Amino acid sequence: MENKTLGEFIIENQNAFKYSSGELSRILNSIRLAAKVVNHKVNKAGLVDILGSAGNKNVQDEDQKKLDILANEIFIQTLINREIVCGIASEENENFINVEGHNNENKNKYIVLIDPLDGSSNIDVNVSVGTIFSVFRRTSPLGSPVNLNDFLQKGVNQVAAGYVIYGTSTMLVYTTGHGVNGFTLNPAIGTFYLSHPKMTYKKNGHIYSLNEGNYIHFPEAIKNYVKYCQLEEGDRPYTSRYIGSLVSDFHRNIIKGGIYLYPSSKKKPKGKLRLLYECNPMAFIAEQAGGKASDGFNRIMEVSPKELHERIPFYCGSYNMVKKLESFMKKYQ
Ligand code: AHM
Ligand code: MG
Repeated sequence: MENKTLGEFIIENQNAFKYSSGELSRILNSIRLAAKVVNHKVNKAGLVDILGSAGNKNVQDEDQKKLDILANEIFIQTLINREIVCGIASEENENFINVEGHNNENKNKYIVLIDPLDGSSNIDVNVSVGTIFSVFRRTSPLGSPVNLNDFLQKGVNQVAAGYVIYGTSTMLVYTTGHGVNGFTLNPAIGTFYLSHPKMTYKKNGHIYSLNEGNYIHFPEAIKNYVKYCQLEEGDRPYTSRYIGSLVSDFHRNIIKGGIYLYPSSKKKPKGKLRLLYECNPMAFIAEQAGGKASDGFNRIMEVSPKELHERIPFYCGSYNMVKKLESFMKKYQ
C-alpha cells in the first residue's frame, strides 16, 4: 500500500510543531479511533434497533436520536479515558465537562468542542451524517478546573479542526493550520489512508447550497443573492445542491467548488448553526483550503462567542462566492 495512513501522517506532522509534547497528536488519534467506532454504529443503523428517537430532547429542544447519544458517549468517553484533554464541550450537552486525571489534577492543555453526529435527522433516510470537532489551548492555568472562558474563544485560536463524514465511504478531513488533508477509511482493515492531500477550493464555484424552502423568510440580501445565482449571465445560473447535512454539503462544495448558506430568517433570526460546534471548525477548514467563511459581514473566526450554544448565520465556501455574498449583505443591509 503506497498511501500514507492517518496514523503515520499524524506522527510525521507532530515533528512540524516546535516544542510539541505529542498531546495534540494523541487527541487526533483518539478522534480517529472514536470515528471508527461511530462509523461502525452508523453503518449498522438500518440493521439494529438503534434507529429512531430516544424520546428526549437536547438542549436546543430538538429531537435527539439514539445514535446522537451513542456518538456523543463514544467521543467523550474516548477522550476522557485517555486523559488527553482538560475539557470537552458537546453540542449534545448543556454544560461543558471538566476532565480530571486520576490524581484529580488537570494537567492537560487542550480542550475539545464537538458536534458528535451532525445532521442526524438524516440517518433514518440513509443520508450521510458527520462529526465535527475543534481543538483549542485552554486559557485558564494548567492544573486548575476548566472554566467557561476556555470554551468561549474566537475561532482564530483553534489549534486543529476537522470533520468525519460517514458517507458512501467514510472520510476524516482535518487541519492543524497547515492546509487541509482528507483520509478515506478502508473498512476491511479499519485504516484511514491519505486520499485527498492538500484539499483546496476553486476560487469560483458553481454550486449554491441552502434550504430554499425558507426563501420567504430570508432577508432581502439573501433573496437577491439567490436570484443572482439563478440568473443566466456569465457562468450562471449555478447549480443548486442541498443535502441538509452540513458535513456532506460542505464536503461536496470543498471538492467541487461552491457556497453553503444558512442565513438568518424571520423564524430563526440567528440562523440555525452553532458558532462553536459547527461554524468555527468549518470556517478554519474552509480558510485553510483557500475558501472563506463569514456571518455575512464578519469573518466567522473573529466573532467573540458569548455562550456555548450560540447560533450565527453562516456562509462558507469558495472565496469569490462568499465575497460576492458579502457584497449583497452590505448593499441590502
Ligand atoms: P443538527 O445539529 O441538529 O443535526 O442540525 C444541523 C443540520 C446541518 O447539518 C444542516 O446543514 C442543517 O441542520 C439543515 O437544516 P435545515 O433542515 O433547516 O435546512
Ligand atoms: Mg449539529
